[in-house]
Amino acid sequence: MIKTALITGATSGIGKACAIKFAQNNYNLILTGRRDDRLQQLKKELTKNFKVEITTLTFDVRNREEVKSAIDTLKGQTIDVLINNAGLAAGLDPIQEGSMDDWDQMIDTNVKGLLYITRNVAPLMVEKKSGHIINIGSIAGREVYPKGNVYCASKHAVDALTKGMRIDLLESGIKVTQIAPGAVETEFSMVRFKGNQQTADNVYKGFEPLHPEDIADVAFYVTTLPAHVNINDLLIMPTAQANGTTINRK
Ligand code: NDP
Ligand code: 8X3
Repeated sequence: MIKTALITGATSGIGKACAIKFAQNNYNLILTGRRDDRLQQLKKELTKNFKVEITTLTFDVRNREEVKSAIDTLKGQTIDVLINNAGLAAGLDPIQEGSMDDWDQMIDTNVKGLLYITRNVAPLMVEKKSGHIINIGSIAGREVYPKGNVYCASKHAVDALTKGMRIDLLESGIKVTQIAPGAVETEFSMVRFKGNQQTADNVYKGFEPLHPEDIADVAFYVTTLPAHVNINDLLIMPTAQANGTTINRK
């Protein structure tokens, strides 16, 4: 039977790499993001290269009405895998200087957006007594680094929510996995530094960061295990990164 994965934040980086990986492995896909042009382009590429059905849903995960109406269009469909990936860091400032707009954006996207999606998709899985939710956490959800304050807090929340979801969905047989990466070279730093290319490039200078495909490979792998096996949690780092702050730059 052909399976379906819903991937949030599929317009870029880890989400886009997951879309390609799951399409390569014959999954039908529901791809979401705010940038519709990118979703349409990705749909075109994937349907050209693979025999899969792609549904795109363009909405902002921070808007709970938009989330509900988008997921309501899927009623009746089975969602086998949900990848809660959409997220961002905005700014890198000490707490006493942080932008409250940045704080709202991170908390509304990384925490509340993930909750809104899950609240609408999990009941569809519960109904079928089957499904797998993969939350993209971060090393920032295990440690706190200087000026990481609110981003780190939002990813600590993802860590807690992953554990909570696993307990609440246990009796419905739904798997819940957290994948927590270290530095992955995506548009993440361009977004964090608001388009400052040089500052963004410096994040990945002098070492080989993870590639989004590395995370996609692992996200797919966790879905291939037998029904009785679940990977609860994976921390995946570049070999050159020991923890949140220690990177072996050459
Ligand atoms: P990208 O910036 O490349 O991708 C982020 C994705 O999230 C985009 O597709 C974007 O789509 C989507 N997104 C952001 N805000 C919203 C929103 N309000 N509504 C809907 N979609 C949204 O970054 P990454 O691929 O690196 O990030 C993916 C996840 O991985 C994030 O949760 C991030 O925190 C996490 N992560 C990243 C790491 C890294 O080093 N890169 C390390 C650890 C975790 P659009 O703009 O079209 O809406
Ligand atoms: C992204 C990785 O270390 O920049 O979650 O916070 S880090």
